Amino acid sequence: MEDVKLIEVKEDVLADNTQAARALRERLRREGTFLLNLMSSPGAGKTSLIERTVSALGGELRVAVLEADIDSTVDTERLLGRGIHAVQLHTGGLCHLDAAMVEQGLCGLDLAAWDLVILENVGNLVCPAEFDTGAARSAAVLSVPEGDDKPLKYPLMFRTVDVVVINKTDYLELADFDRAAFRERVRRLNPRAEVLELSCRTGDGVEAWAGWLRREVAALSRPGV
Ligand SMILES: Nc1nc2c(ncn2[C@@H]2O[C@H](COP(=O)(O)OP(=O)(O)OP(=O)(O)O)[C@@H](O)[C@H]2O)c(=O)[nH]1
Ligand SMILES: [Mg+2]
Ligand SMILES: [Zn+2]
Repeated sequence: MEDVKLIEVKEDVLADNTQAARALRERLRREGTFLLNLMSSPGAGKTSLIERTVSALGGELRVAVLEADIDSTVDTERLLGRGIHAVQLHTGGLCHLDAAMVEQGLCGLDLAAWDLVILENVGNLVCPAEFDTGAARSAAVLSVPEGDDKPLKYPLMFRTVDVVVINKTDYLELADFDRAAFRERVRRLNPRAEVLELSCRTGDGVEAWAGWLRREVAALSRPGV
């Protein structure tokens, strides 16, 4: 197994994050690397979805992972153990990432070597949504046991993303999760967001998610887009 590479990332409180994010997004587009920002509350299944995504796309796209955690290397070790290239960003207690921090983390990757970089943001449904990371696309993962009311309680997260993934659908028969109500709540906040349902446990729905990602990567890498 590869050794864990740990990068300390620090917030630049004086920087204009919106401008830094715009510049980073443009640089990544020129370099041909698609950055996906994956957000959710702790335990919704971000790392599991990364594992599934790499299995689904690994043959077609060269995928690397930036793992952000307040204070652990558990997820990075888990991914490295599965042969997935991952770099640990250590946020030193900070519960979100901004564009400057992502840029510091990307220094740990040779961008020319990767078509898709997945950023696993800090597990938190609140402030990660407040900061543009410079990613081409953002996704929110919501797991069935968390409940269908989360768009009502954390609207910014659902308003800012391009796609919402309902994970742990294998729990649907045990839970009182109302999929139609959840979809309607997301639609009211963000009519253009796609809502996909899957289970990282069973693999159901993973192919549709991989298809969405494949299409987004292809659309962005077409010249002139
Ligand atoms: N039943 C079921 N369990 C799942 C599914 N996806 C993930 N899990 C489990 O949920 C737990 C948390 O999954 P992770 O992938 O570590 O979640 P995470 O969002 O990366 O968590 P943090 O990094 O701590 O924020 C693990 O025990 C997974 O095995 C699923 O689709 N169904
Ligand atoms: Mg994780
Ligand atoms: Zn925060």
